[in-house]
Amino acid sequence: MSGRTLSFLVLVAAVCGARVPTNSSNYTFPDGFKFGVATASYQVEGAWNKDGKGHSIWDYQTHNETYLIADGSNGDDACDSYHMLEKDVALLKNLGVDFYRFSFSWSRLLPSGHINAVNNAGIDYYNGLIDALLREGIEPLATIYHWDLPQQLQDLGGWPNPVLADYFEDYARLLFENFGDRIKMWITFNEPSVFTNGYESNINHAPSIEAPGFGKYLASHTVLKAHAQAYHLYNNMFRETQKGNVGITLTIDWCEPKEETEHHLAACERFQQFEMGLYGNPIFSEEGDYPEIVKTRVDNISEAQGFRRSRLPKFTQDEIEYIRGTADFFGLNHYTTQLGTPSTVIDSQPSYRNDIGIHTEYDESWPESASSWLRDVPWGFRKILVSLKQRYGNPPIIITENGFSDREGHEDDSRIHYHIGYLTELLKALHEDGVNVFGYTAWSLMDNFEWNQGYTERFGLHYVNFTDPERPRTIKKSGKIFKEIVATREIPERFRK
Ligand code: GBE
Repeated sequence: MSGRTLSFLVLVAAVCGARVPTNSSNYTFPDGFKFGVATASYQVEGAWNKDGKGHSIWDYQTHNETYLIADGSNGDDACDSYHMLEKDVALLKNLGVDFYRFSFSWSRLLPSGHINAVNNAGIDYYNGLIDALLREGIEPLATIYHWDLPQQLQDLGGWPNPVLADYFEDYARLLFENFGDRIKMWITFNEPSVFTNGYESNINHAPSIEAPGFGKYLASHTVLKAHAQAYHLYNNMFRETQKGNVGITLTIDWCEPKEETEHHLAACERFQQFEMGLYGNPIFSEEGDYPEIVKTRVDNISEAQGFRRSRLPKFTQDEIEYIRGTADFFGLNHYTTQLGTPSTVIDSQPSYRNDIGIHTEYDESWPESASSWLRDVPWGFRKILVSLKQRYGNPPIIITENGFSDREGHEDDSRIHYHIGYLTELLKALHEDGVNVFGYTAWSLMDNFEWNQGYTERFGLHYVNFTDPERPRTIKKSGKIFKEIVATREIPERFRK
């Protein structure tokens, strides 16, 4: 861990240690707490085939499996950030944020995915973005992989193929070499629990491969190794000179037992251990490896299903040690809460969902967003933060995404309600529970291409007019309030309960 992260730790500890009984609605964000906003390459860049960029699995899916996209749209032009980086930086400057979280497009830098042919136009673009950010005093927080795998690597099988760990390491090295002098915060992967669903079923994510009960575990196995290889590479070759931090972003909903029974509690614990522990335990736990409960469940269910070996691959002891401890911080994406009820395992159906043994739903009283999976449940945020602290020994956490969707408009009061509620719970977790959170990122800087939902769901603090070729961006009401919070480091008094 670098001195920089350490000083956050000390600072947060000091603030928490010095807490005095006070009205919880008056808590403020400690000095040094950082605010930012996020995007991802495929969702904003556009220019899908410009200046030598190669094709990614999202180019493929949107062009060839259009029926999977709610409005049949694609990210060909998206927000056209490839041509408008100065405009984006001006929005960031106006918000007054401390950092900008963006992701690199692998196929823009390495059109075939392989290291033998670098696209210099891609290097130039990201140099331009990073330099423009630094010029305005905005720290870059870079995600190495936010889902847009080069199609040629998918043609080799994609993440279930273990060789991708090496190709990912090559790609990460290119980034460290070219940009590591200026980027001090790296996230290897965004939400492995989500994009590996692309090898489980064809409903959510590219490459939409149907291999239920197998593909997701195989993909996850490679991703964990790839993450660890990139971390060790940074440690061995770059940390001494570049002095940055490397972490990973995991996403997890809070699971609230629908009834207060032991079985409901156990079902929610399984949900947490499959959805987060599958990645969190190998990296952040003291013992490493997949969680016991995940191993036992998948091993036993596989056997009952008549397989000679478990559908969950095994790490060797060397691999367990190699992966354990490979993160300087925990990146958390958190959006919502689900109600959990245990469900019986069906032996005839190998599937990840079946392995968990849970049925989840939403409480109808929780305010809806434009996304079927997303409700405004602020108290779940505090619960998940406290559980992370307990599970993984209070690691330094940065919230790398939190946000709310609607369909139209600048008067986005439901988004304001969401962010105020979640930030208020975050303050309680900081001040009352001693959770070690050092930053918060709103998803998203602006409306963008929402994957299979196309442009039908908007998450931005800025409105983007997608019918205008100039893609004008205008600040929403929520953006103005976020700006006020960033400037004052507190929840505006008129929103306090
Ligand atoms: C993040 O994922 C992503 O990192 C970001 O790229 C994205 O724009 C943002 O969320 C907003 O979605 O069948 O309707 O239940 C659910 C958040 C799909 C976690 C949506 C996948 C939430 C995981 C599909 N979920 N996502 S269904």
